[in-house]
Amino acid sequence: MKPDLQRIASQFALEGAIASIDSLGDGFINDTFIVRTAGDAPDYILQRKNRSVFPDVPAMMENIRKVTEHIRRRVVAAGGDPLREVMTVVPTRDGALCYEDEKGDFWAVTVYIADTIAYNKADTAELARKGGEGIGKFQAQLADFNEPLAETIKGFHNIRHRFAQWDEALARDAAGRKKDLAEEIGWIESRRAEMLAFWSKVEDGTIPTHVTHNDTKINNILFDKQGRVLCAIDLDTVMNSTSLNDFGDAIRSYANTGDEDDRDLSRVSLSLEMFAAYTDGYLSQRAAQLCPAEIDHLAFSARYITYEQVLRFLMDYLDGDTYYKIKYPEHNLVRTHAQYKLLCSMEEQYPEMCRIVRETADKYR
Ligand code: GN1
Ligand code: MG
Repeated sequence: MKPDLQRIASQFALEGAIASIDSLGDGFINDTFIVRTAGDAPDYILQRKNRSVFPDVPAMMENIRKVTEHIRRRVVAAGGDPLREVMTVVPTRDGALCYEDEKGDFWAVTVYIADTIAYNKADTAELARKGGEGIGKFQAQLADFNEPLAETIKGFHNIRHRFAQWDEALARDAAGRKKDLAEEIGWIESRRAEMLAFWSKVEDGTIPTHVTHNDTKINNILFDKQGRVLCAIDLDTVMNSTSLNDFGDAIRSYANTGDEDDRDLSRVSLSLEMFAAYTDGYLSQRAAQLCPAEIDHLAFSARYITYEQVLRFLMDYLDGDTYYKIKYPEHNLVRTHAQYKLLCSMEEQYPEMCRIVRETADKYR
């Protein structure tokens, strides 16, 4: 049975009468709707949070509240627009940050920021530069944030934890697909040691942790119509991790010449032009705050997160497609191949990526 969206939306403290509710966007995890209201009242984003992905939605919404309130103070102090340069969580009429329906699904509402654009692809270096500036600014706004945050998804970008899940998925072989995936499994296994070596530097504190976004693909940044970055959206995964992961995850999307799920692998590669542009925007905001170990591992973080994404798509395929929404039966395998092609392209161009990071960091320090 379809959820009664009208009734669910009216649990929240919305201004104005609800005029319409429609589906929005193509996130892989949550279900998203736009609630349009009559008259001058703002419109709203209503989301059903995916409860099999997020075990504790109230704790997640509490994270989002803390982080957005912090950013709002920073925006106001800088003379910015607190209604457009940060997301605003709208509570229920009872003052809760989310609403649980009778099926046990959790819903949350934020203010819809009008006259904005969310891109699915970076077509120009200028856009990649702005995107880098956006995440750099987001991290800089949170550099002095020191409240505790819940871990909304355990070990999200922790490859040691991902390997534990991976080993279980292989042993389970829930969908009976393992026998056809020897080559793909080899891609993961042959890089296990180098990925763990990187992560052990986070575990031993060589690479510090901060509050980070953790899902920085391009459509999670809102731009205004003049092409300026307004704010980061989709804050479900804000929690402690390394700043590097936000950089790497963004490169995975901004600098891919093809699509994340491209069937035509000849279209997929790392664009050094986009990489350089994103790096320039990012470091223009962050170079002064990052430590040498972070700068030294920035280029590697793109390989790390892309590798992790190959593992996650392949693991979901092995599991029988239980995590990511898919549009056709082989979708997770197609995603795996496309992300692996991107990873290989990064590996080939890695010396150049490192050079670009070094030169850009020098420019801003
Ligand atoms: C998911 O929710 P969305 O579509 O922005 C996923 C990311 C993946 C991404 C792959 C909570 O992001 O980690 O990198 O898909 N989010 C979660 O495109 O798992
Ligand atoms: Mg998203």
